Amino acid sequence: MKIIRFILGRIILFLDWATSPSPITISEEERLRINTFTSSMVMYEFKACPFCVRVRRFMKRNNIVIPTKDARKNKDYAEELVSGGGKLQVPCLVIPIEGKSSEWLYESKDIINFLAKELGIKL
Ligand SMILES: N[C@@H](CCC(=O)N[C@@H](CS)C(=O)NCC(=O)O)C(=O)O
Repeated sequence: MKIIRFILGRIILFLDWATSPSPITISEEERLRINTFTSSMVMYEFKACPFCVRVRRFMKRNNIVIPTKDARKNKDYAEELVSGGGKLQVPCLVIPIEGKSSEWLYESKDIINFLAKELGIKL
């Protein structure tokens, strides 16, 4: 099972690399706006998870830079994810909310919809 998952993971990473989307052209002002919005966010992921790939591709296409934490490779990250978000499932976007505890947003579709809505990106 582990070997099949490993091979599938390599295939996913290869296809992602081979068909990687180009970022759309935006102004420096727009880049600054996006970076300011995402500045304190972080995304938990597994490198070869297809749902994480989907979110990373959306981010790359739209010039969204969010640091990632690989919860498969790093046990501490996996523990952070479970204690913060409640379950070991990726992708999970951590959204800091002023004066409150952070929101831990699961589900690739919900993450993409959230970023698209907040940044005014048409899907
Ligand atoms: N519907 C979810 C599916 C996410 C999902 O199944 N992620 C898998 C990795 S591909 C996961 O976190 N599995 C937990 C584990 O392997 O421990 C989404 O679209 O984000």
